[in-house]
Amino acid sequence: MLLNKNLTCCIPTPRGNVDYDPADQIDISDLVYLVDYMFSQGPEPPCWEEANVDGSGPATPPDEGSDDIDISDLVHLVDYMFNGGPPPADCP
Ligand SMILES: [Ca+2]
Repeated sequence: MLLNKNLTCCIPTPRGNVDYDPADQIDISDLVYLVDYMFSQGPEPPCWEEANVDGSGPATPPDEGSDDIDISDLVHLVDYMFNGGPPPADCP
């Protein structure tokens, strides 16, 4: 899969397509991808901004100095998918 850390990879709004499937679907596979990355040393999200679900801070990969993909992004995605919570933040 294309590993695209470019911050313009987010297509189009909103974020949440963590697995970066071409159809831009937000579904259970995105949740699984995020959980796998955060807790099971799974692969990095192909597009960092898509995985920065809550849109907090400048999303940059850990090897570039910060990591704004955290538990709040996972909570936001779960809340959206299962509890009628707000949709993921718009792409920058
Ligand atoms: Ca997806």
